Amino acid sequence: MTATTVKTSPIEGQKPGTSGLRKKTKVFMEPHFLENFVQSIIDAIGGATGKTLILGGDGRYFNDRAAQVILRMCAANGAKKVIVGTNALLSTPAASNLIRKRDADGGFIMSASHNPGGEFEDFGLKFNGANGGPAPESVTDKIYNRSREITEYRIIETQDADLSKPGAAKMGDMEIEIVNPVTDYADLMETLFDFGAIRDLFAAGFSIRFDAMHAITGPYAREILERRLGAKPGSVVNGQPLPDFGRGHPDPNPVWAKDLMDVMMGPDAPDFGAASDGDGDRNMIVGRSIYVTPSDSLAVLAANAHHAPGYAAGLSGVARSMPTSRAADLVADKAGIGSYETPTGWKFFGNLLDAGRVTLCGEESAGTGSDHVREKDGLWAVLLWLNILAARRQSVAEIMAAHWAEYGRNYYSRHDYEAVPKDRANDLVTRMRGLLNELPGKEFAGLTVGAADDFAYTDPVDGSVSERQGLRIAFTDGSRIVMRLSGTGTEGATLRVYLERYQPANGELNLPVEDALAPVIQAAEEIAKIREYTGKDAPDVTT
Ligand code: G16
Repeated sequence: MTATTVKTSPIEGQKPGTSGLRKKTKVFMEPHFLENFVQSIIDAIGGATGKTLILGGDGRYFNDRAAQVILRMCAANGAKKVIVGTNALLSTPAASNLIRKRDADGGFIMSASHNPGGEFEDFGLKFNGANGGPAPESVTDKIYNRSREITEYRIIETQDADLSKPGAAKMGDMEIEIVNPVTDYADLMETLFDFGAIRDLFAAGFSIRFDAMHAITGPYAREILERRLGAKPGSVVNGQPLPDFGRGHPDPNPVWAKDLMDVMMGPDAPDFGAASDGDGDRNMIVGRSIYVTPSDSLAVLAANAHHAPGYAAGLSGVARSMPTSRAADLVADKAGIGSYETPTGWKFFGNLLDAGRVTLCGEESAGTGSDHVREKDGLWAVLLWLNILAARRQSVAEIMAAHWAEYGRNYYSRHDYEAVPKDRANDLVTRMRGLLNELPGKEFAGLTVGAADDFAYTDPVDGSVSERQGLRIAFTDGSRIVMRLSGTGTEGATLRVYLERYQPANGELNLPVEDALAPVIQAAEEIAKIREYTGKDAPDVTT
């Protein structure tokens, strides 16, 4: 078994986005595409010689084939060992945990997250470093630069490794350790949460519906919720991971997890509903007849985390991505702990977590997590909610009402305009950038602009600067519009418009969200001329 050096040349479009490289599966399957990108990663991290790496993915179409290619390339590049989940499966948070637990040098995660999967849908690959977190921009820039000058890659020609059950194998001189993808992760959860209290809650008749959306969390949720915590069998639905996610869109929000929403808003709703995405790092939380926005969920978790043993000592600080509502800041202010505003992308939380400045992080895009790993973590968020419900013995609706009565309410919604022609979307953003200086003092839909800028972030730990991270328009009454182009789509451009309006604790706390946000929505249209630029009368997805 000898390593072959294959001549290649750069392939366009290998610039990692918000979270790794995402493309149509067919593009990843084109000759040399995957190989060029994997070699670029290996070169960017200073080679694989002697390294121990983790490998796994969300099980989408091409996961199995890509895993064999990555193994053969790691072997050819001199890696000492690759630890891989059975059938090359690992949720993103489980992969992050394994990297940390096994002191690995990093890991490859095969996923396009919440994007649909299948031969004609999306595939993705990202690299996480030794802290378990997504490679920072300094590394993703190196990967991209390498992909533009690559001339060869190394690969071993050999049989596929049998990854169907836990055990050990060899590929050339490289060891392969095949591990159960669930066990280490489930064990970690037991150290953070009061499993006894949650078991008592279920034993007392508390009901849950967890929708795994035919993605990776099915086996994790069955093991943790049903087996270890005693939730009724069948509480986990759509629990069988499928290569095309059952033709669904594994994005846990009210639009794509509509089945769950319908059940939770119906007469026979269980006490608690939750869903997770393709690779298990996102979450959606729903109570009986009440949907909890990700921004509110972060705030509630921050205010109540002390109920869980892993966070009983309190939080060092809380971070949120810039477009996430400012509800969590209010909790941090009251608790007298640090709060941070970072660009969109979990990678920006890594330094804050490593430096111990924050314990909890969250994003409007349904991601919440803590310093237990370096990724957002869907099931972790569900378990923290369950721990809080077990401790407070109140319903989700009661917890939300009490939270707003204490802190006020940040009404919030995100409007997505998908598959917009790239030039039209870029024109909208360019025009807006040109307008920013003129906006302060002007009035739109009865709201006066207080400040407007293009968000730039200076990392307080390493001083690195990330510019052009989203347009912010803040109104004098505390309302806010944020606009940016998604960095995870694979078709045209997706314009995201984030809308927020604050009501203090003595204000109107129970308005329908669209009513509360109506003036902010109108102002966004007046300022950005969204209809004209996108050619769409309404957003494609509203969450
Ligand atoms: C990724 C990132 C998140 C980000 C989200 C949306 O999530 O890890 O930090 O908030 O994309 O990004 P964008 O608005 O650029 O599409 P995931 O779950 O897709 O890996």
